[in-house]
Amino acid sequence: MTETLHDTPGTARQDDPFPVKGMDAVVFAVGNAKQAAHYYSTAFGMKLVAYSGPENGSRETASYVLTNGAARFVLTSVIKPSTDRGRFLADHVAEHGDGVIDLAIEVPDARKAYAYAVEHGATGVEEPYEVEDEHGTVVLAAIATYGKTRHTLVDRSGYTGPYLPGYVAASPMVEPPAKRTFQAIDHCVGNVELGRMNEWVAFYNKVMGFTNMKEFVGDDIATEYSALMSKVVADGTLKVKFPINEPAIAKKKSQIDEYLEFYGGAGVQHIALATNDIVATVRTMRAAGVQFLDTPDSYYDTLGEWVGDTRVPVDTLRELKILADRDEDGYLLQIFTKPVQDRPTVFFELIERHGSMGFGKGNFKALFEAIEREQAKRGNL
Ligand code: TYF
Ligand code: FE
Repeated sequence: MTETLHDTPGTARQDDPFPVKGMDAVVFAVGNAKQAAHYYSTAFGMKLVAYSGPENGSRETASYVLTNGAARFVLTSVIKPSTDRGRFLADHVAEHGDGVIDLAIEVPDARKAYAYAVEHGATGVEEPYEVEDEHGTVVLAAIATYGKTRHTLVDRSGYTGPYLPGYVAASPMVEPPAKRTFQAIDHCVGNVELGRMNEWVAFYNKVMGFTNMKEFVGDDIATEYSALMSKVVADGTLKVKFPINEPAIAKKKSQIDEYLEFYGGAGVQHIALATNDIVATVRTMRAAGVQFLDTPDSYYDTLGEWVGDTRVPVDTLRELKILADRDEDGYLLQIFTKPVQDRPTVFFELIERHGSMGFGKGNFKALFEAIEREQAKRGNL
């Protein structure tokens, strides 16, 4: 049980071998980017800001860029596969369903970041290159991570356009909600194959100099009530946090095995979105038809005894099925959507942090049981 202490969030380490500015974008390959963009606009309250497609010179793919504060999603579909890129997207959707192909990271120097990563064992996918238009220049490079996922390393410090060269500014699809639903990507979780979690943790340790956060799901919890193990790596400033899960052998079929079976291998399991008003956001998203995991009343019957004051009345948490957890640094509120596509694969989390930099360890039992109830409904338990 090793712990690595982190600097105060937000402070850059002088000697950071792999400095990052934060998440640049989560890029999804989907079957129908036009409709997905509509869903993330109307159901998640995001705003379309940029577009690339046949109308502006991209004959083969259509991409919609949506933002909410610092959070950026890119939804990409193939229109007519003819090049390698088109075939990759078409094959990816056929094999994995809608899913994440890229967890892009913004860095101050993409060439240095790429060189460091490759020197420390990363597989290069794209050597550093520049793209430019009238808004300036972006430097991009990409390395491979688990499954078919990649990390594009983005230096956009010389760029003022709406996303990347090749994209044009676009207007929101619908009037954005009066109040912002979330403002940043808090963490991005990967599911990897049985026995490979430590390998991928070591990959981030070596390749990006990320260190392990203290919260993890070990054998103890795995055998008691869940069927997974989990460790979290993060950059020195805690802006980029990547939990890695693997299935554990337990009495029941692991939720991670269900993912791996239906996704067809390792990939991104959930994206956590940071909000500063989870109550308002859950109300808005529920009203828009987003489905969240259920939490039994018994959870709320005892919550008040251990979690202390969370400023939100327990009755409100109960009404909306929001989970709460506390550690030595403070508390957090969180809730999980059901999978957002027909395959039981990718889902989202909303998280409101007040001091705690944990991941809701106190909720793992309630959460994993809720996930298992959904698994059972699908006949996969
Ligand atoms: O990111 C986390 O660690 C928490 C808890 O399959 C979690 O959100 C862990 C594993 C999992 C679902 C949620
Ligand atoms: Fe999470």
